[in-house]
This record gives sequence, structure tokens and C-alpha cells, in this order.
Amino acid sequence: MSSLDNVPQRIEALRELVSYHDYRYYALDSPEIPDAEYDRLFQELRSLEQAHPELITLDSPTQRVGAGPLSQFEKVVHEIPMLSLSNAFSEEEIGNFHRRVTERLKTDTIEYTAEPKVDGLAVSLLYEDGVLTRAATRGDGVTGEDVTHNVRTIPSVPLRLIGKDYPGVLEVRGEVFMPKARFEELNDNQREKGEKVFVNPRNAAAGSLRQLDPRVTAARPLEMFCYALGRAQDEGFPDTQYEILMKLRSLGMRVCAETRKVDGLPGCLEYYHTLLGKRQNLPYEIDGVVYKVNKISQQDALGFISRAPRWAVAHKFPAQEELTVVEAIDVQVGRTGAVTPVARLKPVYVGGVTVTNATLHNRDEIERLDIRVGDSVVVRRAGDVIPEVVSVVRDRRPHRAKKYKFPTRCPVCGSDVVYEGDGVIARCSGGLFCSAQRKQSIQHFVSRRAMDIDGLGEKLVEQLVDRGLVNDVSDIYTLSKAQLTDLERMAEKSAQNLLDAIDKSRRTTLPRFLFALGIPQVGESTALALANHFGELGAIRAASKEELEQVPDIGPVVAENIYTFFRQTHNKDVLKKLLRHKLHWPVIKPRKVGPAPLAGKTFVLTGTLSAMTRDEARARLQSLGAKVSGSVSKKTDFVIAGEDPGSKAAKAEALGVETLDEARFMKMLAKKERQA
Ligand code: I6G
Repeated sequence: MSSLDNVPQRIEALRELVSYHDYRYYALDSPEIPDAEYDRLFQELRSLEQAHPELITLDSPTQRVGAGPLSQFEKVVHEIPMLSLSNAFSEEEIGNFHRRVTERLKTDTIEYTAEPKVDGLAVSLLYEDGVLTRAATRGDGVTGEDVTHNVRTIPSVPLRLIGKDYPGVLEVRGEVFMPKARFEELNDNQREKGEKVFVNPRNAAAGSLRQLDPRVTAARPLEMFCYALGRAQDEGFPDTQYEILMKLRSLGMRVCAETRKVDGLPGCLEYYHTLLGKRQNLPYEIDGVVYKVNKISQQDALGFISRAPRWAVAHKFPAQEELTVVEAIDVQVGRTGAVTPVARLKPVYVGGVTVTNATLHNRDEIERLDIRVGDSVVVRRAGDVIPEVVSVVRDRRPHRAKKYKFPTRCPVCGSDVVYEGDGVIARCSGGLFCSAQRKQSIQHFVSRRAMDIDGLGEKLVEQLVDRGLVNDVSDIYTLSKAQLTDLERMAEKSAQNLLDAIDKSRRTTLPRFLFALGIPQVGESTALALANHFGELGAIRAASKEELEQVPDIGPVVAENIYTFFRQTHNKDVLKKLLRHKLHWPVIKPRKVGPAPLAGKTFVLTGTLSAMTRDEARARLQSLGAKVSGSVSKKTDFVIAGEDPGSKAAKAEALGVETLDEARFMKMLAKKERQA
């Protein structure tokens, strides 16, 4: 406990410590202490300040949410206007940009900085004597809005700069954004609360920053990257863009880790392609990259044209959102009968491919969008994610566009469509009478993570069901070569390959088989938990609902689904037939007591392993109770790095997460499997 005399010193020391650890965490991406220790320091500071409110200052890390709500935003005139960037959409345009730069500077060797163009909104931060005194939006570039109260709540924005080596007045510019995962979480929460969902992370960031009440902004997961110096009062700031960014980082500002120095046009284009490849895996949205002539003296020589610098350009990625027209609205029937509406679109090139269909998710989404045939819509396609309709352009709606009515009968089998739970999920009540459900359940059964029957694709399943050759999954094991060669586009060799693949699938694992059955809400990890808990199929089939609920992560709803599944006459028949076809799997030693050896541990796999595929590694880890995640965070316990590990290994190093090479991983697996 601090004596009264040294409270001010202790408070000051704690503020410096907390600010320093914020800097390690946000600016350097390299925390030095565990979260729990940080929390203790923060808590001690907060308690001391609560006991001595007269010692609270606005730049204390505890004071991010300062004053109460504002009544309006004040205007801010930018002393140095916040310019915009010229855009280039092709390599040719970038070539022209580079040519203009070399011609004006009369040199062929130009060094550039290259940075992602993060999809957020530009802000300016003003530090006076190292303390954040004002934050403003870009606005029209000349006049913005004072959003200091909100920007203060962004944890990666330092309230006070680190060290002592900063100019008396420092203006820094950058982009406020919302990371993709946080955006999804925010929208899930908004949906749960029945509140407005945001169209994309950029809108969510903009909406969050334009709040009069800083407590609302504080609850929104915003971040900021700095990308430029606005002004620095004193001399002595570095003379290249790259060094300026590094200097800003050393003062506690967060600078994007993808920032690079590159040489000439080839360097720019190589960076562009690398980043385009990484785009999907970056935790934030980017819509292109920005190249800037690195030397400030060269920037000064180039100057500006209208309101954009001649020394910088944004090289835009192919758009992920485009405008098109809805030609029809159909519904698709899935494996469990879920009826999903789909918009059939006038073909549009978006995110690098031509899109003709976009999911409309469910009946509620149709209501929300009020989408109609003939509407002009914004379609979004990000990476491999199914394209979706983001919004409807109301003022382009044709006069006679009729409100869409969700079907009351299944378009495939004519059975009633019923609604579940809160009425969001629509289901065809036809069960396996519905050929759409049958086709989907067969496709699921043969899929790679289930029975893994190579060569039995969608078109083939369609033919097999339509010709009555396969009515349920057990019929797959009765197919003959003659039946197969009779199908369209099925030569003798392909038929034999398929029969071999079917034969090979008889030898499987219990978790795969359980997953393949397509029991509602039994995914791979639940199937694995069931197999580990009971050890054999007979015990799972015979288990009561109470016994099923003993399995980790199985609650009453999933227990009910499993229980009901094994008691349906049709399912009992199919199972009996399947087992007659000599499907088999290794026996699993049931583990009913004690936690699994890797329970509570989170792994991330990266790079190529030589002893097994990533899927196998994942399955083995999961069978030991581990969680396998796709991205590295502070919560990751181990990163398994195979050959060519990529950025996840680098991130692990930065965060201090333990990385195992393949040899150490195999040793750990063997040891834990012995314990299991
Ligand atoms: O809008 C912008 C995004 C990113 C920028 C920018 C940037 O650098 C990475 N840089 C400048 C100089 C400007 N706008 C004006």
C-alpha cells in the first residue's frame, strides 16, 4: 500500500507503466507482460485515483471515456488541409504514375513506401506537449468535426506520447477502422438486441465515431493506424516517409505492420500482388494499397495537383461491392430442409469473379431489405464467402415491383414450409420425401470431412437420385459398374475410380461416420465429442437424453436431436443397411471421466506438415480436447508451424505465443495420445 506522501509519484509511475504496456501491445504488437499483470496495474491506478480524485488528469489511461454526451459536434478547420489521393485501377495507370514521378524528378530510381489502404475513415490527431488535445474527422478536407471525446476511447490511440523526444506540437493523420471479426461480433450483438446492423466495417467505424455519447463509442471495437505526419513544430523529424512512420511508432502510435519500403515500379507491383493474396486473411478490410515517394525532399519537389499529392497514389483492388439488378428471387432447400432465399442477379463482376447468385439468408433479411424482383442492389463478395446483397437502391425501384412473398410450400416437393424458434428459420416439412433434402444429405455424407468419397460430386448425386439409383446413403454401397457407366459423362475408368473410392470409404472413423449421418446440429466437433465419450456407435444409439447431455458441449437441444435421430424408423433402417455394407472404424477408448489431455488449449496450424495433412492434425488435436483456431491471438497457446509457415508464425512470435515445429508437435501428440 502506498503511503500518502508518495501517492502522486505512484500514480505517475503507474500511468507511465500502463502507457508503456499499451505501446508494447498496440504500437509494437509485442506485449511484455501477461494481460492479468496489465489488469493489476490498471486496477491499482484506478483505485488510487478513486481514492484521490484531485490527482486525476485527462491524459491518464483510466480517463478514456471522459466527459458525458455532447449536444453537437464542433467544427474544426484543418490548418493544413487533409488531401485526398488519386486512384489507379490498373497496372498501366500505376506505370503512368511512376513515369510522371521519374520524369519530374529526372531520375529512374525511386524508392516508395507501400501500405495497405485500410477501409475506414481518416482522422487527424493533435498532440500538444505530448498530450492528445484534439481529434478531428477529415470532413471535406478543409473542415472536419471535433471527435476528440470519441477518439480518446480508442485503445490504440495514445492519450500521451511515449518518451520525451517529440515536438511540442505534433499532428498525425491516419485511419480509424473496425477489425472484421469485431464488426461481425458487433452486428451479431446488434441483431440480438433488435438494433440496426451495419452494412460493412467502414460504416460501423464511421457510425461509431459519430456518436455524441463517448460511452457508446467506447463500447465499439475501433482501432487506428497512423499513416502520415500532418505537421511537426520542431525541426529534427526524419526525412523519409518510412522513417517518419517508424518515429511515430516509437512515440506510441500504431502503424500498420504491412508497411514496406519498395523499389520502383516492380517493387510496387510485387507488393500489390502480395497484399492482394493476403487480403482475405488480414484482420481488417482494405480496398487497395498506397504508394508514396519515400524521400520528403522528392515529395516537396513533386508538390500537388488540385487537391491530391503528385507523390502518392492509391492502387485499388477489384471492387468487392458492385451494383446489379435482381432478376428473380428463388429459394433453395438444404440438407436439413432449411429454406434459404437466393437472389438471381444480372451477372456482375465483383471481387474478381462474375457473380450471378447472392444469398438473402432468411425471411427476416428479405423483410429487412424489402428486396423485390427488378430492384437495383449492392452485392458484396469478399474472398470465398458466398456473395450477399448488402442493400437495395430504393430510388431505382421500378414502379411495379411487387413485394416478395416467402413461399408457404416447398418449391421442390410441395410440403408445407414451417417456421422454427423465433420464426427466422424456415424449413420444408417433407423430410427425406423431399428430393432436395435427399440430394443434400447424400452430398454431405460423401463430402471430404465425412466419408470422403472422391468423385461423387453434385451433378452425379443429382443424376443418381433423379434416376432412383440412390434413395438414401446406404444405396451408394450397392452401385454397380453397369449402373454408373450408364450415366452421363461417366466412362469406364471414372466408374471404376468411383467404385474404388466408395469401397475405400468403408474403412472410416467413428467421428467421421457420425458427422456423415447429418444429425441436426451435430458438426465435426460434436461428433468427435460423442465418439470420445461413448467409444462405440451402439452406446450412442442407446443413450438417453440425460446421458447424451453428459458429453462436453452437448446441451438439451442437441441431445434431443441425437436422441430423436436414432429413434426415427427411416434412420434406423438406413443405419442397419449401412452397417450391412461392412462400414467399419477403429475402436475408441471411451473417456467419460476427467478432462481431455489438451482441454482448454487453443492451437493454430500453419504451413505444410510432412507426416499428415492439416485436416488430420486438426482432427487429432480435437480428439484430445484442443480447440483449433484459424487465427493467432493472445489467447492462442501453441502455433504449429510446418514448412513455409506464413504470417501466422510471425504473428505468434510478435505476441510471444509458443511455436512448435513439426518434430516437437509430433512428440507432444504422441505423449498426449498416450495419456488419453
Ligand atoms: O486516404 C488515405 C489512406 C491511406 C491517405 C493516405 C494513406 O496512406 C496509407 N495517405 C495520404 C497522404 C492521404 N490519404 C492524403
